[in-house]
Amino acid sequence: MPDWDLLLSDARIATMCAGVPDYGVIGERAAIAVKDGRIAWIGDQSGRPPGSAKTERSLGGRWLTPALIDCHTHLVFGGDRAAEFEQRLRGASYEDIARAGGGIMSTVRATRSASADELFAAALPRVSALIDEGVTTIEVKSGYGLDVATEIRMLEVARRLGEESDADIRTTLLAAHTVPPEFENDADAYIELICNEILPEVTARKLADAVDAYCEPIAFSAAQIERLFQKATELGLPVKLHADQLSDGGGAELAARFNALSADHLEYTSISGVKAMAAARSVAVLLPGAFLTLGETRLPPIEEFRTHEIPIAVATDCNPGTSPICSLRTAMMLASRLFKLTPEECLAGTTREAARALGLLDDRGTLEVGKRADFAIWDIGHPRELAYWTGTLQLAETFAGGHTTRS
Ligand code: DI6
Ligand code: FE
Repeated sequence: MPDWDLLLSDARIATMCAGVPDYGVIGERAAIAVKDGRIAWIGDQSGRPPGSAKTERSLGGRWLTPALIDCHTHLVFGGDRAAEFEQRLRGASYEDIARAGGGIMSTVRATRSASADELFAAALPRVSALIDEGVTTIEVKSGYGLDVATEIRMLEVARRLGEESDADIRTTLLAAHTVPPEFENDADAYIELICNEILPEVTARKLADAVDAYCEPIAFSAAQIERLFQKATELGLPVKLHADQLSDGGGAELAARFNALSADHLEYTSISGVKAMAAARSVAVLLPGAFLTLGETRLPPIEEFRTHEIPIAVATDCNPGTSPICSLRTAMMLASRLFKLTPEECLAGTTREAARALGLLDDRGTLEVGKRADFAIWDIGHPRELAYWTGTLQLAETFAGGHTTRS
């Protein structure tokens, strides 16, 4: 009776375990064993316990890392914003575009008028593009509905993406993305709608794994989000926050007050915000795609994140307005070039720290016994190449739960 389901040997393995230098690399000839979708053994081949597997394969020296995790996307939405992208590059201002009904509200209108099937059909290729790069876990936010029915529909579509694709989809309610026109002069009333109508139904139907909000003067104040986060906490949902992207609105401090899983963007986060995040152990999620697309010049306080030992994750922020990017490898490349993250920080940021930002580090994100057998096999000479190269997949095979999803 075989002891394991799968045994891969003759591999070079980057475990990405915290506190282990140099990508957590295990020797030149390592092996990994899988049983019931979980890692049953991992180590240098010389120390492998006796045991056989139903399927045994040599990887011929190929590199094996944890599968990639995209911990911040808005990839369910209707329509796109390519036309306004072109208008901006022809000189139109954001204000011109917003006055003409463009910007986030044009995506809201397109999302509200799209059926669940249409939203699913539009999102599936974006999920597939990420899976094709070695991604096995994707976080998907709502936030383009801004009314009860459409926010619910977005989360239902996100759940269906997890059921009908090879990715594990984690969902986040971002109804507090911006104030809808129906509540134009009464953001407080919209926050009450979220708290009293959307959150209870989402919680009862287990449609969201977390709650997020957009803390900016053009969206919601810290006080309004505090009300929302108190309700989310009462209902047992963890929180995360779009914080200090365009200004220092105290977003990082607000996130830390609620022990948020993560605070995201953070270009304008103050040192007091950094210290608050460090105390709360919130993950700093960096989104270089939005930074680049917006032409931002203010860098997040990355050196302070490092000195305060704040975990740093990297994600696509895939959304039609500020980050139309369906490539986590591109986000890694941008994080290294724009934010000067090292290749090891980029890979940790899209594996271990991305798992941490989703509250999943006990289950995935590093290669350790007992965790999901989610891993990627690469045709590379070293894991540093994953942030170095762009446009070449170099992906030989992906496993999710011990089963091949791409080869
Ligand atoms: N931050 C962003 O950059 C996006 N949302 C957010 O909270 C913008 C979304 C859009 O323009 O569609
Ligand atoms: Fe975002």
